[in-house]
Amino acid sequence: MEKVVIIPTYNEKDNIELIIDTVIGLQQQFHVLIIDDGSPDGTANIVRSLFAKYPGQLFMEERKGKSGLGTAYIHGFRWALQKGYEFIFEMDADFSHNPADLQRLYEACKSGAGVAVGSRYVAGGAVENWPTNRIVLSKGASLYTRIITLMPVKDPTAGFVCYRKEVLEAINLAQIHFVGYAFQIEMKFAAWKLGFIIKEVPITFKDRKLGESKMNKGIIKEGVLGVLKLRWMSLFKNYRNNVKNNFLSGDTLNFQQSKAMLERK
Ligand SMILES: Nc1nc2c(ncn2[C@@H]2O[C@H](COP(=O)(O)OP(=O)(O)OP(=O)(O)O)[C@@H](O)[C@H]2O)c(=O)[nH]1
Ligand SMILES: [Mg+2]
Repeated sequence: MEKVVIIPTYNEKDNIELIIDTVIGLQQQFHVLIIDDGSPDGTANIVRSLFAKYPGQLFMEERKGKSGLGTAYIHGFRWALQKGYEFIFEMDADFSHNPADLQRLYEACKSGAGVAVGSRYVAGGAVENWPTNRIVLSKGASLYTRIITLMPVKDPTAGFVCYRKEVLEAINLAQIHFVGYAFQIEMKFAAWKLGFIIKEVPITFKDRKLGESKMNKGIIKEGVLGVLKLRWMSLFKNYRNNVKNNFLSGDTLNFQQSKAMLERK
């Protein structure tokens, strides 16, 4: 099996069953890995009740308490690499990301990109039903990130992403420290610094209809300071060497040598 969609969850009882049914019901075959952080609303119990319906397709890793999106994804990446998946996706549980777009992200990676980003801010991308303050915050964060880091990605905080396994393997995941939006920026930054192609695929992002947002001030602060820290580290601390994984598999070495790599930056 080559594709797995990692969905981190915290109190997603209203969305979880439908999102799993929808992803597994897609024409293309995707496996689903839920990373649940001990959701008090019983999200994990709902997932468990679906195991019998989707044997060998639905998996869950449970962590004790809410430890943030970033560490949930790192946990999922390690799990997926260990199982040998080729294409590893990030997606929210709240239907902000349309599962039908998974296929387009997959195609972008299949045709040479190391990372495919579901992007709200390229031509053809859009945001629906978000309050103006969230749009201003998100667009402001994107612009700020681009100005500070010079990374050529229009939607650096996007959380709808497909990574080729070679990219995740090339990154020393122990060196990724941020947990919120800054985590999303940091992953793209690391991939870019390691020379992988990042392709943005236009998507329409919709505000969640059910359940509550976990967005908070701490996440915004981490983003503002985190971007400065990334830039600082890349200027003075040899960021690329620190974030590079020195123990690579043959597949990853081959991919890095292939045409899909950009000229070394
Ligand atoms: N495992 C885990 N999942 C989390 C955590 N925080 C958020 N999530 C999940 O990560 C995804 C994104 O979180 P959201 O609350 O939708 O955050 P957001 O999309 O930035 O904010 P909204 O647009 O307001 O929904 C959802 O599937 C959440 O359930 C966490 O600490 N641990
Ligand atoms: Mg959301």
